[in-house]
Amino acid sequence: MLESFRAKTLALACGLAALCPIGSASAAAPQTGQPVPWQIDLQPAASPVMANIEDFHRLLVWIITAISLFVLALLLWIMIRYNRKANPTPSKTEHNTLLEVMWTVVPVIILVIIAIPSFKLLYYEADIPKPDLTIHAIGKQWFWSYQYPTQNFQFDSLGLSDADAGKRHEPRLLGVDNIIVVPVNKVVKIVTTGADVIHAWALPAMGVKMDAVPGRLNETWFKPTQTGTFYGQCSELCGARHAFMPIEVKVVSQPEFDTWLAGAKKKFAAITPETRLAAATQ
Ligand SMILES: [Cu+2]
Repeated sequence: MLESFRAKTLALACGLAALCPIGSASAAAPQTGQPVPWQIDLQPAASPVMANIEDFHRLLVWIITAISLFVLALLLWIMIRYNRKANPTPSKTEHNTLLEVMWTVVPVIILVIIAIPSFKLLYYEADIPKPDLTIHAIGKQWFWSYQYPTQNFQFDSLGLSDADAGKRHEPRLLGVDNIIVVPVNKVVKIVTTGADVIHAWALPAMGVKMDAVPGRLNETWFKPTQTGTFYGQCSELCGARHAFMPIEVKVVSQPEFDTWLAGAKKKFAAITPETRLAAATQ
């Protein structure tokens, strides 16, 4: 109870001040890669892309806060100094060249300050390094199908019911029956497409969100920097059960991954010409 009150007070204070350093509210999260109650920050970064997104977000928070406080101060100053009582005969001054140049130039400078790291980040995300592992993620109403094309197997990944999630100690609406497993510190390329409508494959801790569009192949990547379980959700409104097609990725060491791979090749079906990703894009 006290914990909950403390968390709420902290969240409120952070929200009002908008000055909380990134990650502070979520630092105490018991598990990596999932949201926590009353969280207002981004999930802690688990990939270089997400670390860069956090840096950029931190810059924006400072700029937004400074602008908001500046405007608030101006409003207060005008309300107090220039109200009817304090200033009964208003000045008839019009135009002030210096002021007009300033309020044009300063926002331009601010936008340039934002644009430079923004484009850098965009190119960093879009330029996919040579992948160590490629996974095809095919969005379907309402689950995900995954293919490991090089290893030639595929499986469906369905969200767990509340009862099953409880039994498996998985978070509600985030746990799945068949989890994607990837090795740590390796570049994982995700190729997305949709089999019916537009879905989106999103994994917040890795800084990934990519639309899965029928008839198109989209590519994205992440390089997990720590082991653990990471959760995401379909992030494009795709129909009645849109909320029930979560994404679960387990990041493990290379030897653990090799063991899993050997088992998965036996357990899961082989990719056939009918099911291969290309078929889903026709
Ligand atoms: Cu969806």
